[in-house]
Amino acid sequence: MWKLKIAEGGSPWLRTTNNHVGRQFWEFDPNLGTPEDLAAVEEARKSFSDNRFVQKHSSDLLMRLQFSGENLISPVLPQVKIEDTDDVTEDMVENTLKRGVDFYSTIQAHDGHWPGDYGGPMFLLPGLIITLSITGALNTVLSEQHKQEMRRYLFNHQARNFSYLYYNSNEDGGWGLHIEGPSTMFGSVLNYVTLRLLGEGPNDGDGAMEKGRDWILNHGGATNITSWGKMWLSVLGAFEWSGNNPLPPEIWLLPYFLPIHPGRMWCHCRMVYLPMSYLYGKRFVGPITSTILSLRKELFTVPYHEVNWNEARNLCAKEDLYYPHPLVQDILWASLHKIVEPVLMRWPGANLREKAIRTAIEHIHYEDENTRYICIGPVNKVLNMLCCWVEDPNSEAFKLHLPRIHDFLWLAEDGMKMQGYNGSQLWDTSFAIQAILATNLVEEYGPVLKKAHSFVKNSQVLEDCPGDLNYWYRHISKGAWPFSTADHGWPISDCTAEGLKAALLLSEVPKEIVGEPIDAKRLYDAVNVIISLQNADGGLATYELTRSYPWLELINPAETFGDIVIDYPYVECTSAAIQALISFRKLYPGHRKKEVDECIEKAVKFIESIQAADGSWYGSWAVCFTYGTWFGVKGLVAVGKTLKNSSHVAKACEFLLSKQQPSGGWGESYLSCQDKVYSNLEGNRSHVVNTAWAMLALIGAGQAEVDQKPLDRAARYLINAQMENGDFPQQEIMGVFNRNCMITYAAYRNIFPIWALGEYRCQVLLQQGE
Ligand code: LAN
Repeated sequence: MWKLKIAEGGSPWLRTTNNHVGRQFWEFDPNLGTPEDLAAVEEARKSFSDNRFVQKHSSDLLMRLQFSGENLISPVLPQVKIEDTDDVTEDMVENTLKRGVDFYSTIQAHDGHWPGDYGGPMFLLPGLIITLSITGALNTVLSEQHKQEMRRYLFNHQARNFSYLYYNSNEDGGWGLHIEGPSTMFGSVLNYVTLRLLGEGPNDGDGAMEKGRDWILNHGGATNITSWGKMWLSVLGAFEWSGNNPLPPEIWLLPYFLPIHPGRMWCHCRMVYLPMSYLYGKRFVGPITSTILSLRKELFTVPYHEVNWNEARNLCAKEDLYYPHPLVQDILWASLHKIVEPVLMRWPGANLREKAIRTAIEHIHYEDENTRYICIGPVNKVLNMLCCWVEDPNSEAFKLHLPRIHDFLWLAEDGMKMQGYNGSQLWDTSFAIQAILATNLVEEYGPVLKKAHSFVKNSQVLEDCPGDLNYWYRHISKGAWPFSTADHGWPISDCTAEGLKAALLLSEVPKEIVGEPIDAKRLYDAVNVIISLQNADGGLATYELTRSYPWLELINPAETFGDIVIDYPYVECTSAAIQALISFRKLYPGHRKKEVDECIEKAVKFIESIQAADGSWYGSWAVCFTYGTWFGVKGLVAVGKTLKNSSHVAKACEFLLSKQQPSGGWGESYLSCQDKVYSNLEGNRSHVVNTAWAMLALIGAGQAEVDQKPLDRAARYLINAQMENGDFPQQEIMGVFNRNCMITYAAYRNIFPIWALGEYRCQVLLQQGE
């Protein structure tokens, strides 16, 4: 049976700064599991695959089964159900909260964090499998069981439209960009190739492989894949490099004052194109095996040697096209391709190429070393690993990469997936702390909070990266909190803010209950990071300052992602900074007073300036206007604004109220993110997470003093949505990045209903009559 391991190392090739706190990975042990355990796992798998067209999102059940088995709470309090016509009483809410937190406590890990599924995107596992096949490490890194679970995952998420006549027929047969999206060429080709590399024959899978191939060929074949897909197929040997637009590493040799310098780009963009440019510069191609030769036949509508590669550079299936190339890009790529590349490919231009390649690999090693080989994200993780192998197959760097692969793999009832990060540990834990504190049931959950507190303390980044930060284009890190673990180490503005908020709140709870407060010095460092990340316009971006101009988006070549080229200021990051600094200022009013005051003031102005005409804010990192508006409102509420004294807050409440469903909840579709227009979920269903965000914003704004009824209705929806065991249902996917790709936040379904009902209990029901 599979077992989730927490905070363990286990390989001499693993490095850590904090004894692996936060690390999570799955291991298969054939001797583990009672027959009942195994049956429960099988049942969860079967139920997922039977319902996979209706409920595309898995519920992270394997982890939940394992943990709730280890930490049984008994007795589970009886479930509460409430009629539309009943009043919501304090008792009912308290009961729901206790059931909710009791359950949620059972899935806390011993190091204090809440492990969980961070899957969703469907273009990540292919990068790993392609890299492992090329490097010959597939069978040493992955066991048979790993491979089996990966195949399960890929087949489970193949689009097979529901049909009454042919329940199991694959009407579509393709794969999407993410688990809930429609089929795309990027998803279909890469996942088809992945299954082939994992051992499926072209006619295996009960017709599923054939269906997948039909989708690809009916949509024009692999020449229509997006640019990232072309790059992956090229290193694999199933596409020609001449069919790619140029990715010249020489861009790293440009002077920094140029706005297009990679050092000025969003760190994720920079870190992904860095190894891509290394591989492109070398025109690296892996060993051509019989599978690769066969793929060359399977993926294209014409014989491989007849493909028009020059034309292929600019092809992209319409299903994939979110950000079509503007004309300037086509001109730029054509001139680089036709004029510059030929020069760089032979003497004397090749000397420059050599130098650029050396610069690129130097930056790759710096990134690897300073993330303990986790890397900033799943894409550059596997690309960097491949580059290290290309540089030297016997290198230490490559060996150091291998054990960190497991940090990205997650197992659920839908199979094994590659996650969008090495987890969302710190982010979820900071929110969980705030949610539990909002219930005011501190004494009951003291031990839970104490463990979570120690996790937060153990996860702060304590040092800047080494060397001259400017040379490496790095911002300071000391005092920041990361999104996942300290070993990952990249600082993020809003993770720092949420970590700081959690640490400050816990510092006010008696240390007998939650443990020693964090040193003030470390809080100062966090504040320093936040202040240093404020842009001139008052807004905060994600990891760094905004270093270049939005027009740079013109050269965004990744057809499926929007807004990737620079780090933009966001309402989420800016609001989190305000909230953190306000809590900090209350406890440490003298510390850097002028800078803290100014930072808050400018941030508030920024948030007000980006509010949409309808009163909402667009959220960039979760779905969508309900998320953005929660942050917008909370940023303003933190400085004392309410719906009575601020037209901005009033307008935001009006917006939220206009979207409440007859059921009392809110339910927003991921289409909001793509289209930037509010869209309800299909069938106007409600979603516990959207409902909780809307409630939190309304409660903060002072809605209860004006008209409490909308809050009562929302509370009723949440109470009734809770399941028998105290968990909440996993509904539609709620995270997003770059406008178009969705990502899972498995803990949100627990955290946010608890938080919203907690505030409802303490700030609405218990305030009545006071
Ligand atoms: C994340 C995850 C966390 C997220 C929040 C902290 C929630 C947000 O408030 C700021 C942005 C951030 C840090 C974020 C940025 C984009 C990430 C890193 C991700 C969504 C996780 C995966 C995604 C990354 C870009 C995926 C790889 C794809 C590329 C296009 C490079």
